[in-house]
Amino acid sequence: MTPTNKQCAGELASATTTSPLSTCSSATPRSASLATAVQVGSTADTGRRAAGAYLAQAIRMTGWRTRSLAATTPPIGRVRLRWLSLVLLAATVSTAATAAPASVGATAVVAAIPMTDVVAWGCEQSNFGQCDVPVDLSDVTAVAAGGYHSMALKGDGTVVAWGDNSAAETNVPAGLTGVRAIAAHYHSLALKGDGSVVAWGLNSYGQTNVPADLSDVTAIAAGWFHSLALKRDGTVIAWGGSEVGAQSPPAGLSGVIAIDAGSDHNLALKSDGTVVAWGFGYPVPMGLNGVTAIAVGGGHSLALKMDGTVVAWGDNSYGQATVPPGLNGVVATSAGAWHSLALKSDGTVVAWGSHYVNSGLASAPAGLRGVRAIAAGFGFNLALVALGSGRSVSLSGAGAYAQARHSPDLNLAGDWTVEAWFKDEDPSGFNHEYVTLLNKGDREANPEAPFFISLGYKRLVAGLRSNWTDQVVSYDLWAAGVDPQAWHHLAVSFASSTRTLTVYLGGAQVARGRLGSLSKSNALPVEIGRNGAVSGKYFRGKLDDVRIWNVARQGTDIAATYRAQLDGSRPGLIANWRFDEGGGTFAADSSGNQHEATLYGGATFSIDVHP
Ligand SMILES: [Ca+2]
Repeated sequence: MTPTNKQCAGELASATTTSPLSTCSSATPRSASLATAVQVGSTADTGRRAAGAYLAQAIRMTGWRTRSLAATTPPIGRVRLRWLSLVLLAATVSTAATAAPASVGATAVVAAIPMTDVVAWGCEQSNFGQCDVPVDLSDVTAVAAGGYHSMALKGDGTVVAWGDNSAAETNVPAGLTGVRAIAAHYHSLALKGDGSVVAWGLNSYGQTNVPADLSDVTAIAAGWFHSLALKRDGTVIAWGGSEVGAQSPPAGLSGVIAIDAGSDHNLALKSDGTVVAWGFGYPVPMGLNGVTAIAVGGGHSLALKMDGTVVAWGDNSYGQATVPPGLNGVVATSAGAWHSLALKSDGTVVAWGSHYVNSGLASAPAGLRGVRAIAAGFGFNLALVALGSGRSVSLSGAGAYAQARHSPDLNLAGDWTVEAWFKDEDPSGFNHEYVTLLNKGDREANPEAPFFISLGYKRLVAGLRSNWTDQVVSYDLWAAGVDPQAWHHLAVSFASSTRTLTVYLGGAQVARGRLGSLSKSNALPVEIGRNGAVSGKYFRGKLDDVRIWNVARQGTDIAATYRAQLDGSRPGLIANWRFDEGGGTFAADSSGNQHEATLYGGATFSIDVHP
């Protein structure tokens, strides 16, 4: 049932501009002891937060990024990498060294700014860890999706692999460098810059027995049980393979510019735009030409034509060879066992076909964009996403939130501005019960809150809480025709001398009012996505780039800076959670003030970010 406007709605009353709302916000003030019942984390959590804060400060001070560490450190595992980064930071930042407890390295320290470039999905029905992209992974230039494992090629020519290792397919050979291309199925292939090929993993049919005299290779492909190499002279070499001839390219095959391999069949793209197939598979459609790229799956094949359309043929038992009507603008394709992927020129991905029910294989994750490359595995997918696309924090509306511990500088008794990108994902749009986007404190349990933003009953409500009374300005989103399913940027500024509160949406002023009194603030955490432990009011949706300032920002300043991320500290910026981590449960404070937030209740980082 969809709620309608109400005068009182549990958390707030109908919020006419500037009206105090004492009669509706909390019928009975709670005892002070309840206010202390918020989750403040264990001693271990505190230690981890301290370490995270230390890292954030160290990185801010040096301008140093974990990215540079990753580029010079072999893939030795997440915990050790983080420990190493801590050691290096301690060695380079003497002023912060004393802040790092000696025991910190033994715990899983989350680096402050790492970002993964790789998005994985579709593992629900076939999960061997191949979708668990390493949190520290960065500087990725190519991805390969195998049977049950994943590989990433980094800009420094090294390879990272994760997922199933039952055939040692993720055991990247020690010292492997200079790689310029990778391929995977149940085994792994790496093409080095010198034209040689390295193979490891399942060798049931000799698929990792690279011919001793193989050289001058320009491209590689991994079939299910065999391997292909394209040589500079346009010929193709095959090895491994079961008994059906996948390992035997047609006699005289030449002029090849691209190859791909599937279960037992292969395709070669020739320089004249035609395609040659061999092995156990379906023949190439008559008259196919104008092809610029090819992809081979379990039993089906894809050809990308010069006009950006896709031709599919072969096994269509799960719709994998049925190209979505009207698909165009395609720049790359990839084929899994029973599904297909297409990358469009706008950076979005289209998927179709799947024998795994409800696996998500046949669609792209919500918000996936900025994609530069795709790879379809046996039953999962990888996408290489452009750096800078970032992440948001995704909240379920059922107990998920983020929280930063109390700090005196977050008690904004004077001027302040709070900002956030938000995307409401309640199915009723904005017309739901009140939920809280941001609040310092727990308004049902505590008489004071220096700032808060709530959303419900079609409107935004922002203000402060003073002596058990909410002082707010509201803005009717519904009446203004604001799209309830889109990302929006909200900023609220408060000038304490005049008690004037101004609301900005998308950088433009939409509401202003004078509040009745000031808040004495509190000693409670900052709650992101809920009102508090007692009050609840969990937001369902996504939040990004949450900022807290101790100044009343002007509209021109807000409009100029709300789209771009701020890089580091700024005058008046007290906290800034960008939620770009990509994994784990810690959100760095990029303001440099060490207000790291922790994700609780299943809150996750999402690739769905604001435009
Ligand atoms: Ca972000």
